[in-house]
Amino acid sequence: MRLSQYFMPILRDDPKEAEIVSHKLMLRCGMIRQEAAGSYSWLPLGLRVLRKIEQIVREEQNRAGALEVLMPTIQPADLWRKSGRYDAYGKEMLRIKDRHDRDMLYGPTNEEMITDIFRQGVQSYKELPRNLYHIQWKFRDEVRPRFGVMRGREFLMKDAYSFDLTREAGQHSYNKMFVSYLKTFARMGLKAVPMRAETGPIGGKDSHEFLILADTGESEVFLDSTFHDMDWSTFEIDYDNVDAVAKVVDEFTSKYAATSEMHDQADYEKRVPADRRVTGRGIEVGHIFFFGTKYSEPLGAVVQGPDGKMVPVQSGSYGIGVSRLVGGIIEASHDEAGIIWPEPVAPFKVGLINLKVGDADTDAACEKLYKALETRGVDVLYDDRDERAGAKFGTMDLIGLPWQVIIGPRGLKDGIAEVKNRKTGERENVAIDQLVARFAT
Ligand code: P5A
Repeated sequence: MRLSQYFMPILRDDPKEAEIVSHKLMLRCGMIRQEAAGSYSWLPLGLRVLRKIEQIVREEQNRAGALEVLMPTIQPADLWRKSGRYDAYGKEMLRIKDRHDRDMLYGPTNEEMITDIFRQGVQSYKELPRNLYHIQWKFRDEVRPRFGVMRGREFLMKDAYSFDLTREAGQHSYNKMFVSYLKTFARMGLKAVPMRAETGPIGGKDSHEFLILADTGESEVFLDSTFHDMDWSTFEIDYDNVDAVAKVVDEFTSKYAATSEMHDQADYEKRVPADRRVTGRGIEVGHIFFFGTKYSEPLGAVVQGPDGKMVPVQSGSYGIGVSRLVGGIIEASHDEAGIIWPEPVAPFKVGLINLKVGDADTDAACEKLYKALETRGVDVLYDDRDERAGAKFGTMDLIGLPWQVIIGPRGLKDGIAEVKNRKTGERENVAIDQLVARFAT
């Protein structure tokens, strides 16, 4: 992409309405624009990040055996009356009437609808287990939408729903999602610590939240510092191996980690030596629930078991805040100059800076490299604008692409470009004809 042809409305100053760094930076980089309280348009740069996060989530859900579907955002109220949540959800639910005066709602979550889809599609235990998920916009009329995409009213969620015959089988489905979450967040450069959680309006018996540590997080957290030494990403897992999956869950749940709602100071002091106690704040990026037959019973999702009897299925639901993650990653990875994108979620991998637009040789060298990188499928943002070098460096640091390639007349005489690593700040000179091989991996 050529910056001269892009839509990236950069703000020079910090927007007054933003209280936390991720919200400030997202507005300053022109990633999003606020349309109403807690509701945002995603502009090209922001949308690229959102899509990359979504794709990582999708790949890891598929790997764990979940099947992608897509349900509508607007739901009929009937199913919610059956589950008893139409009234229970209160003011957080946006209620709508259609032209026939039928009650509709903008979905805050999809337990009812997916349970009904399952009910119609599966009759026998032989078709179990199943896990269906979608990545869809939700609306919750939050009392206090704030911090940009972190607590929005309209936000993008991945929500998965598992269906099993027995409690034990349901536990395995829960464990698979638990492990897939560790892998999903690790791929984005995050350590999301699982903590036992309350179930709130989703309900159920068992629940874990996944939190990343950040000063601006909404929850207070207490944890054992040895979490840092765990293997978060490189472990291989066979999702069909019940014991292996349970073992990973045990390893991660045996250490103390709790949000203030679940925190037990005496237990904490008993289990964690003083020098390993870490208190701080956390951002909830995922939340999983096991609720058994809470929805299958009222909605009639029953299957025929091996003994011929009809039984309600055992279910859980599993959420990831896809749009919240964009802000969460920025909270976890930035400096005074701007964002530092972990490569897997970066909007572009390389920012190419032409230091002297109008100089025939520099233009030609940049043009050639730009096209070669594009041809090899490397996401590159080419700053081909006629601007001061300082402004170009500032913009690149602000938007935080992992690599900057700087080409100017001086280096060009020797066939050299400067390559800067945004995260470490390290710079090195690299022969221009080696750059394609270096970035096209
Ligand atoms: C699990 C999937 C549920 O809704 N039903 C389907 C269950 N869980 S949850 O904890 O309420 O939400 C799941 C994740 O969505 C993100 N999230 C939000 N993101 C931005 N703005 C909001 N207002 C918001 N509310 C929830 C969180 O990451 C949460 O973990």
